[in-house]
Amino acid sequence: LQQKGCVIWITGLSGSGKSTLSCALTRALHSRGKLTYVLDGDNVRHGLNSDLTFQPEDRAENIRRIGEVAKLFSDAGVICIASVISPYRKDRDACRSILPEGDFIEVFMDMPLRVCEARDPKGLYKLARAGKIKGFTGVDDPYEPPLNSEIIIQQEGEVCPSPEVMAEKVISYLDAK
Ligand code: GGZ
Repeated sequence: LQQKGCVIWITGLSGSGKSTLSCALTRALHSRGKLTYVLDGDNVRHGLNSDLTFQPEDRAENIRRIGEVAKLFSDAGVICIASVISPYRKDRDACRSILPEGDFIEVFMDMPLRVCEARDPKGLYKLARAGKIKGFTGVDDPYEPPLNSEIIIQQEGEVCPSPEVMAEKVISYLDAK
């Protein structure tokens, strides 16, 4: 296997485009012959992490386990894409700290809450605003933005970059390394 592993950690609010980016990135990397694996919070919470809630200590444990699994993939030479809200800075930084320098690449989906909320693909913001979901990130639970992420994905004016453009931004970073 002619490939070095790493972890691409995509953090951001629900509806910020994490899954869209992870899909586009997977396609782009596959077309370059790279082996990848996506750990998506929503999916992992149905299996490995089905015992965890959205209380802060359970979110921390969710992120810790995903970080450990991502490290195993990376050790095996796979480009592991973690797509999780991971709202708390200390939890993300703990995942960074278990990997060799440079192998944890943090991608911040810096989308305004109002944009994420307007998308509301699963109607969860609506439920949270109605008080039917408690502790929803961005509504009544905090999101702590990264201070030193390797990559920031933002709107240009009011326009969101296309999935391909977002993926290209990450690939350029990887190429430059
Ligand atoms: C945030 C929640 C919550 C609460 C359910 N807060 O956008 P989605 O719907 O499809 O994906 C979100 C997913 C978040 O799981 P993560 O493992 O990424 O979260 S964390 O990193 O904070 O542990 C969202 C849905 O679950 N969801 N309740 N209260 N998101």
